[in-house]
Amino acid sequence: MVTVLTYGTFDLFHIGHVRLLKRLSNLGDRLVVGCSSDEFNMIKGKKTAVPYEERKEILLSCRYVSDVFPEHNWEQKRNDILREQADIFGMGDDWTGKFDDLSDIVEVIYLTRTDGISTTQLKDYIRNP
Ligand code: C2G
Repeated sequence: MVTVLTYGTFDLFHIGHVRLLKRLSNLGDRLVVGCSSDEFNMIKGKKTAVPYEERKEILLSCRYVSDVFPEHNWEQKRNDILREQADIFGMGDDWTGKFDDLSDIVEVIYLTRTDGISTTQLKDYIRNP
């Protein structure tokens, strides 16, 4: 059983999120997502349009996602990796290098982001179509 782990806010769920989760899920048997809580997003400087419980429900409705847990802070990843017995930790390449310190307990990979889409771009478009 190969477990893949990733994290994110996944606000206004879009094709960039889907394509990342799809590629990550293809690397193992189960994909587990640490979804940023509303409080942690404030710390990340993000004001989410969709509350955590709905972002979690949307992620669990995605065929590529096996489980979702809350991400409350920057420091919990090492414990999460051990609890989930993750084999692979993957993020989009806007995070390249940021999590290499975890490579003593998990394979750390960074996948290319999907160009032309972001939650911010969606919000801007909705404001001014
Ligand atoms: N992503 C992507 N392509 C996009 C947009 C996002 O591949 N066009 C990826 C990001 O690289 C990230 C994931 O989708 O790996 C989730 O993106 P966000 O919801 O923006 O999450 P982020 O703010 O990067 O949170 O502790 C880690 C943080 O919680 C990551």
